[in-house]
Amino acid sequence: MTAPRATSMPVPVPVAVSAEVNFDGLVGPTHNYAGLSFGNRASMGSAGQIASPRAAARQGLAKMRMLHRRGLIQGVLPPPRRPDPEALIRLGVGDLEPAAAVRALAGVSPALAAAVMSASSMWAANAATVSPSTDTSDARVHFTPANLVSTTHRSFEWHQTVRILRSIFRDRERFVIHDALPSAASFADEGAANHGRFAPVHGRPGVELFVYGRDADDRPAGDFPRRQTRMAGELIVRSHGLDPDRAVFARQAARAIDAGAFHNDVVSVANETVLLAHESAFDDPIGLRRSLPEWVEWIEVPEAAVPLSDAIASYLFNSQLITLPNRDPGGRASMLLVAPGEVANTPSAASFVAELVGGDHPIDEVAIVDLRQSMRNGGGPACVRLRVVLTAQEREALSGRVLVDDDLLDELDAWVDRHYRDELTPADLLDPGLIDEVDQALDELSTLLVLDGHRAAGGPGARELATA
Ligand code: SUG
Repeated sequence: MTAPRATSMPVPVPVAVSAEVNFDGLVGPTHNYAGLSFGNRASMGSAGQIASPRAAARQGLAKMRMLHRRGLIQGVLPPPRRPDPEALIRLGVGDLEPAAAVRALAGVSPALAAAVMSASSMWAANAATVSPSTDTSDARVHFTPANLVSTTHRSFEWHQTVRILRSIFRDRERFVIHDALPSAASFADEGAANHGRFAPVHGRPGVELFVYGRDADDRPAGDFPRRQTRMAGELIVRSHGLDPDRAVFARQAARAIDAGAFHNDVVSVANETVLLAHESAFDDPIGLRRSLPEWVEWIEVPEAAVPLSDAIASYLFNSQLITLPNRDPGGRASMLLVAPGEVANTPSAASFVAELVGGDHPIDEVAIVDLRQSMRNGGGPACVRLRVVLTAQEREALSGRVLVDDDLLDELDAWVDRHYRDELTPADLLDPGLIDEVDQALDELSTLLVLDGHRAAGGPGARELATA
C-alpha cells in the first residue's frame, strides 16, 4: 500500500480526449451530526456529537488536491444555500427571516430544523445519475438529479442541485439536466451511489448498471429502508436515451441493506473493466455476472476475507476506483484505489488491500485518505464525488471555475479557514449568526468559482422565491 503523494509535484500528463472528471461536493459550513439518516449506521451512531465543518472541508480539499496532483481531472461542486430556501417555503415558514424560520421549524421538530440546515449535498454521488455522451442517443451528457425521497433532509436537495448543475453544465448543445423524478416512493432515486458503468475505456460506449433495493410496488420489508426502486432506473434509461441492451439491473442483497449498506456503493465499486464487490452485495450475483460483458473483471471479496460488518465499518468498497492517466504501451489500464483511513484501522480490510495490489488485475495502487468528518456521517471517498465522463470539448464547455488547480485549491483552503467554524453541534444550527456566516461564505464562493448569482448557485432566497 502506498501513501498518498500529497507532497509530490504535479506531473504533467497528456489528458486523453475523453476522461472521467470527479466532481467532489465541497463540504458546506453547516456540516454537523444530527443523526438524520435511519439505516446509515455511522449517522445514527454520531448523532449529537460535535462536528468540525472546517476540518471536514479541509479533508475534502486535501483529497481533491491529492488526485489533482496525480494528474487526474478534478472538479468541485459548491454547497447549496442554507437554510434551504425552497424547503422553508414548502414548509410554510418562507415569510419569516431565515433564522426565525429555522427556529419555528425547531418548535415543530428539531430534526426538521437540522434538515433545512443540513450539509448533506457534500455526498455528491447522490446528486445525480450521469450518462456520458457516448452512451446516449442524442450524443449529449445527461444528468438526472436524484429526488432522494427516502430521507427527509435529503429530499430537499434536488432543487438546488438542478440549479447548480445548470449553472455549470450550461451549454444545451452538450448537456441535458433533467428535473428529478417525481417525489414519490415509487420513484425513489439516490443517484450515482446506485449506478455503475463499465467500458473498455471511459470514452467508449459503456454498459450502465442500475442497482435497486426494491420494486416500486414491494411492501415495506427489512430493518432498514430500501432507498432505490428499479422503476427509477428504468425511467432514467429511457430519458437518457440509453440502449436498453446496454443497461443492466441488479437488486441489492437484503442482507447488505439490513447490515447498513444503505447505498450499493457501500459494498461495491465499478470502474471501466473492473467490479470490486463484496460477495453479499447483490441479491443474484450469478445472474448479474451473466448479464455483464465477459470482459468485466469481477473481484469478489468473500465474507471469509472481509466480513460484511467490517466492510460497512471500514467503507472498503466506498473507495474511489480511478484509472490513472498513463496506460502502459499494451493499453492496459492502471487503477488507483482511494480508500478511507478506516480501512487501515480494520484488520480484515487492511490485509485485503495489502494483498490486492500486485494481483492479476488493473488495481496497482492504494492511497489512504483521511475523510473522518464525512465518514462519521456515512460518507467515504466514493460518496463525496460525482463521476462525469467528458470529452475535451465538453470540458471546454463547462461554465465557472470548477476544475481545480493548485491556485484554486489554495484559495478554497483559505476561504474555508476564513469562514468555517471549528466546532458545530446540532444546537448551533439555531444560532442566527451561523446563517449570516453561511450567506457571507457562499457570496464569496460564487465570486471565487465565477458562478454568477449563485450564492453558491443556490440562487434566490426564500423571500425572493416567494414573491417571484
Ligand atoms: O444519505 N448521510 C448520508 C451519507 C451519504 C453517503 N453517500 C453514498 N453512499 N454515496 C446519507 O445517509 C447524514 C446526515 C446527518 O445525520 O446529519 C447523511 O445524510
